[in-house]
Amino acid sequence: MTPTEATTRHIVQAACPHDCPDTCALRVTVEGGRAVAVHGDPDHPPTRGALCTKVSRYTERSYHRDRVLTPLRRVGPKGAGRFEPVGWDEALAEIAARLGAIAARDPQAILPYSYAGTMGLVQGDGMAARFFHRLGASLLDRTICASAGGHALAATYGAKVGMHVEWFAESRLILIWGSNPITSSVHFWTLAQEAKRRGARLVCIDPRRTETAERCHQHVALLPGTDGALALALMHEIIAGDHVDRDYVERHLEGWPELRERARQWPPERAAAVCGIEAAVIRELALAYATTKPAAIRLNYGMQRVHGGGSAVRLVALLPCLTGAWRERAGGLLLSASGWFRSARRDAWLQRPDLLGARRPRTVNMVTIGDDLLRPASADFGPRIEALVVYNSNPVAVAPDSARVARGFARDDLYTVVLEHFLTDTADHADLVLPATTQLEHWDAHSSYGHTYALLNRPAIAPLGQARSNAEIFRALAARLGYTEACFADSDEAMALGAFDPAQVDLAELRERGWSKLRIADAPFAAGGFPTADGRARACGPGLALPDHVPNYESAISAPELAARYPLAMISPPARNFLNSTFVNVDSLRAIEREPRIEIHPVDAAPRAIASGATVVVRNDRGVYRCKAEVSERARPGVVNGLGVWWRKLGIAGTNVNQLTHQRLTDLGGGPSFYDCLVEVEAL
Ligand SMILES: Nc1nc2c(c(=O)[nH]1)N[C@H]1C(S)=C(S)[C@@H](COP(=O)(O)OP(=O)(O)OC[C@H]3O[C@@H](n4cnc5c(=O)[nH]c(N)nc54)[C@H](O)[C@@H]3O)O[C@H]1N2
Ligand SMILES: Nc1nc2c(c(=O)[nH]1)N[C@H]1C(S)=C(S)[C@@H](COP(=O)(O)OP(=O)(O)OC[C@H]3O[C@@H](n4cnc5c(=O)[nH]c(N)nc54)[C@H](O)[C@@H]3O)O[C@H]1N2
Ligand code: SF4
Ligand SMILES: [Mo]
Repeated sequence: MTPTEATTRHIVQAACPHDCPDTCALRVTVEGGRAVAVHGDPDHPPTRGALCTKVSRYTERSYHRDRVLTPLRRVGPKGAGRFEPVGWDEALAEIAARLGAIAARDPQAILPYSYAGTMGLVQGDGMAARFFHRLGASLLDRTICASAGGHALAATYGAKVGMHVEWFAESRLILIWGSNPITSSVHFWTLAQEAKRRGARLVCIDPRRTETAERCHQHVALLPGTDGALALALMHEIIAGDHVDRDYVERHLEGWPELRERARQWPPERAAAVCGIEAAVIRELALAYATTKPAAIRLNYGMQRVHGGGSAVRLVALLPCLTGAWRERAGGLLLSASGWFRSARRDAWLQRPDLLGARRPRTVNMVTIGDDLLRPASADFGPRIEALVVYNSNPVAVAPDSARVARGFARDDLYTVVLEHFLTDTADHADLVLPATTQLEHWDAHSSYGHTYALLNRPAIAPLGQARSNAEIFRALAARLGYTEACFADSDEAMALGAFDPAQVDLAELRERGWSKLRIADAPFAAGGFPTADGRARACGPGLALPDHVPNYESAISAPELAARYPLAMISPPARNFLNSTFVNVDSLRAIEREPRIEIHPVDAAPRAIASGATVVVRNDRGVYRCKAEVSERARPGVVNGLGVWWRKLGIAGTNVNQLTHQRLTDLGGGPSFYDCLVEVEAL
């Protein structure tokens, strides 16, 4: 630090790293080398100067007393969380020796495990991907969040593309479907409220009466996993009422005749019985959706975390094609915008898959890590997993069937390295924990899945303690393993500044302002032009079967014997003051969430003698979750809401909600079925 830096106050332009569709542009105030405040950039259109509660307290997290600031070696049993400091040299030498020895036998026995602790293109799968490709480690299928919906969008539109979020402010009808934006995408909610002030009608489709649902004009509280049936019945009514935009479907939709036949099989009464709602509600909603223009749908990922999640998203995504809602910029649908960045991001350069050469390592699905860590070597699976390198993720808390995940991580013959800010449930199982920098301390570049701006993150402060960026750690490991390719010498700054294609992103503006909007038409599909082979959206066609409603794995219809023992459906959506399992250890935020809890409707609570505030046991064949009951009409009858992914060690009796969820995959994309889960709740 120079003397001037030590005494002056300045602002550094940054980006929020979290797994959130809003990807805010940040301004970090630095005083005397210390970050003292984080604000939203008032000039960045999606951010508009506002941040969520979590990130406005980002300095509390970065300067947290429990930050891991030196490499640590485990001294107690796995999971006990007892460590002692070691030097970087010793840590890196040990890791290089252990990974090198395994790789000499078969590098596929090494598994990198990462998700979206940071969404940065450099500290996410930048240098790490280069390293693991060069090593020839197993590949990880990063399915834990969005892959059912992502595959559904790709099947329907050709890519994960949709409306510009800004134009929702001009919509006249907004269906907020499987999404709780007051919690998970607060900047979208600001736009929805603007639309409401201008006279738009807001409808929320969600089993839970969320904060968002109670502020909408209408709340449709369907049963979890029944959205496909609802979408088909809406189509039935749109067709029956002669509201189809025939010109649009004929020109821009493949498989329309087949879809029309399928929709005819779904009169509102049939769907109403499946969804647990009134047929009249479906009729009214279909009429409103077909006749209000522009009409927009904001899907989020909540609805796709069930067996039939992929089919449901495909069906919902076809609705704006039927009515021609895409013709206007404030009509259509937004689930993800990340496909708009597909060619703007220089992924091949950032990640260097070519370093695999002719090798084709197996791919491990991150959702089934519980089973896969316990799997022996076999012809199908390949070698047993001998080493795990975890970064940007907390699988012991967030992956389904977590008692099994913890058992896998507890294997004594597994060598585990975790790059982290904190001693999470996962880090507690590591042989070595390496201290990682936070977003305030490193360079990065960001795309977004909720808007269409590229962003740059400049470091505001020097790394705390001995922390190093993920990229710096993998660069050092590459050097220890003797990798001499020039890409391992690229600095974090060079990677951040090189992350986007200059032909598609205005790099001068990106450097100057910290963000730059992609050039995309206002109403990109007004005249078709979807990124499919022939520009048409697809209901079905060669290699693509027509979607139908797919019942949950665990429901009275598909598993009556199970439903007799576990009669309540459980969903486990995000807690407002946490971000997945991030922030659970930030005192001020945990104080707002208080304790892990499950919402249960009075009609389900009464026969079980459950009162608000009581500690309850939520159980099924996979395990037991202890938490507090909240008797509340936020839950609908028959469905309980287990809110938030708590750290197990900060929960009650070392459990969290994923003790109950299972590892079965969605119909498309190999995603998790977190919200497809039957349980029983008992008073203690
Ligand atoms: N504060 C906060 N913000 C977050 C997160 C967080 O943990 N906390 N997580 C971030 C991440 S990783 C993601 S992926 C995004 C998106 O996160 P999502 O998982 O999409 O979360 P929500 O927007 O809360 O929407 C989920 C809503 O879907 C509802 N739901 C559950 N099952 C069904 C169903 O079968 N059908 C329908 N129609 N609705 C259903 C839930 O009740 C919930 O209100 O949010 C991000 N933002
Ligand atoms: N039951 C249930 N389970 C769920 C969900 C649910 O709704 N219900 N949601 C699912 C969803 S949508 C998702 S996306 C997953 C999320 O799963 P994860 O991506 O694992 O998310 P987090 O729990 O936030 O853990 C991220 C970790 O990365 C660390 N981290 C952040 N930045 C950095 C960095 O720069 N370097 C390093 N080395 N570490 C960093 C953080 O400290 C944090 O511990 O969870 C899933 N699990
Ligand atoms: S978590 Fe989301 S809303 Fe909060 S600052 Fe980050 S991008 Fe913005
Ligand atoms: Mo997610």
